[in-house]
Amino acid sequence: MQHKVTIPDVGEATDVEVIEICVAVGDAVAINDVLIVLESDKASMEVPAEETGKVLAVAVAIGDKVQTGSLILTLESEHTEQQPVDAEVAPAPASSPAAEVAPAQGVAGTPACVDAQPTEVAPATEQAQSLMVQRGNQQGLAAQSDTAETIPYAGPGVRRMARELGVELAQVPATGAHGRILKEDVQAYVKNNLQKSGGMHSHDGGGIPAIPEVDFSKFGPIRVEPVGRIAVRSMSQLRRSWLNLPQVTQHEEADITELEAFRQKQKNTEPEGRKLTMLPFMLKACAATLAMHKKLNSSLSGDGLSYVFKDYIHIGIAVDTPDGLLVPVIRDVDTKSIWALNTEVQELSAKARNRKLKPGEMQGASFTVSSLGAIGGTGFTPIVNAPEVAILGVARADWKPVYQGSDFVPRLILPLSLSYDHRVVNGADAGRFMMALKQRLQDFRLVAM
Ligand code: CAO
Repeated sequence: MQHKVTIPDVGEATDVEVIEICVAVGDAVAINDVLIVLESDKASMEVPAEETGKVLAVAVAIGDKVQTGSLILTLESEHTEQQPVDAEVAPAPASSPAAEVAPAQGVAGTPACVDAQPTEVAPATEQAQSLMVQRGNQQGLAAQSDTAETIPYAGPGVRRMARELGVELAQVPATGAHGRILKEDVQAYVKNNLQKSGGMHSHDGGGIPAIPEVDFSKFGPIRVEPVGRIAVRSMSQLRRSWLNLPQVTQHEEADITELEAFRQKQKNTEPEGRKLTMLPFMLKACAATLAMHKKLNSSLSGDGLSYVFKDYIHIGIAVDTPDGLLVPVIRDVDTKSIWALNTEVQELSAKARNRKLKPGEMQGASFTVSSLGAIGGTGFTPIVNAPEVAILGVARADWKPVYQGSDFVPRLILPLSLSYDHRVVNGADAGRFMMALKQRLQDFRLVAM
């Protein structure tokens, strides 16, 4: 029986790009075989087969923009109960050139993913761009497209690695069986290019002085590991923000003795095991303060001539994951209760750590909070997550002696650091924001005012 396979729930995102097609017409697929790989501006997602069958037609092409429900392919299924071929599905992307693609090369029964050219995918890093530029210039090679005839033979892991490093697989000499490109081939190719060019850091990045490449193995044993996809993405975003925004960081301290006592009391009224951290209180206090200090909840238009004020308060929370930094977004923080925010923090951070976040769950933030409080530190300077204009860094609260009247009394002091885009936010704006935030944390009743 024929079945239409569609894009699973990717939230509200409508610009999710097809970056790899891992099957071709005629391929036999088993449950959990990866069919295609999608990528939004912050995450990638593999779409696996949910049933066994044979691919009859592929409805997407690399570079297509898809959304929940878009048709991916038609499968001759071994089962008979699932969605029939004439069921309602969102139409295939308009840019899809054909209903099927030529079979990808691969070992029998192991389809090789066809991926987009690095020039088509947002380049992973400026270093990667550098590699591509060097190759084009030094070897006189024009960018080639991965047509069916020139599809390099490599597995998904190698393709992913190549994409992260910005390497065109067609240029990599293969040493594997039957011309298969191995991870080692990609590493050797990158190393070779680095040596030829004097190092990836030699790319001047638009006039920025280069950091010389160092052969660390001269000084002792080393181990080289590829940077993961999430880390590559955040590197690129951090560098972009750092280079484009004149950033200033302002520090403040809030006395959260009463708030902490309240939190502990609330925690204790809950069934055993229910967690309630300081972060939901921080988010709520930030939302109340942003509502009054709207510049910190704005963005600068692309031409730099207008402020875009947002009537919503969506706050991103920086989450530390084994794969790197991810920033899921909690929407309409101003309208939610502390308990609701607490649940969302727990759920989104768990999803981030399990790589289960959907692209839509990482979009639309108007402000970000980066809390390192559970880890430690007395303060740090977070980098603004452009095009947002401000980010709050929260360090570890500590008991300090505070002079009150005639005595020092122990108070729980929370260090706060606000980094902001100085083109949009002045020191006075930031100072007022921080004072208002501090007041709300010191007397949480103000949040309700
Ligand atoms: N001061 C003192 N203790 C704090 C604190 C602070 N500022 N913030 C949190 N804690 C406490 C919590 O209250 C909790 O203690 P209890 O069990 O006694 O209540 C404990 O630390 C553990 O907190 P948590 O980390 O599990 O939860 P959280 O809500 O504070 O933070 C999250 C959630 C997702 C933000 C966090 O886990 C995380 O990933 N932080 C790292 C963010 C990061 O990497 N930022 C840097 C980005 S730039 O590189």
